[in-house]
Amino acid sequence: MYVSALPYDYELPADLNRLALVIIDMQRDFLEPGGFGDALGNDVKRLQAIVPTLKELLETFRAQGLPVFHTIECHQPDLSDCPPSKLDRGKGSLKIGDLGGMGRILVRGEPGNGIIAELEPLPGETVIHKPGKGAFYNTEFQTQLQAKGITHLLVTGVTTEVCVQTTMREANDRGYECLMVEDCTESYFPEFKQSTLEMVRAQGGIVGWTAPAAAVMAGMRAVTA
Ligand code: C5J
Repeated sequence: MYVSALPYDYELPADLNRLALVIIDMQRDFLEPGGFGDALGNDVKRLQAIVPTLKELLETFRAQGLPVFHTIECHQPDLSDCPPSKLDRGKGSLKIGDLGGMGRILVRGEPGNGIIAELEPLPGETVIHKPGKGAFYNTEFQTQLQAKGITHLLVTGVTTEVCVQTTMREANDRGYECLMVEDCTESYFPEFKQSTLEMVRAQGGIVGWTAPAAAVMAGMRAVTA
């Protein structure tokens, strides 16, 4: 069965257990005032538009018991996993590790570092804590995917051109068949989102496919019909 996608239809695995929903960094630090995104001068509210659609896709996976992975961009409290280049970058009012309105910025376990309430992981859903932009760097993500026999990834979350795109490129290089869900990813910069979608699917799908959530869910229904 296929999802109607760009640059051409995306073939779903016959066994949907090989398809994982990957939700990148839907954290308060990026979506709410007082976090990392805000400290860098962004309008964080524009990321919230994708939450209802992403929740619907998440509920579709949950209803069928299919694999779901959440990621959280974070650092250890002593910042030992944060390179100086990342720590110093941005020149915002607050840096990683500083005390903001939701605890220490981008530090693991702080209130602002958690996933937003609407998309809170359920027990059994894997949460990958990642120090980089890509979900594969310095994490157990690939081991976990291999352990579950996953071959296909639906990539969602924020921000499109940073952690979402980086993760999709890392996954593509590792042989995963990746589709970025167009209305389940967002950027602080609309033009960057649009460019990312176009560059992912350019040249015959050089990094993978893109499609809206409705097309993905229709394809999944056809597999189970
Ligand atoms: C950023 C992310 N934008 N999750 N992180 O710094 O995209």
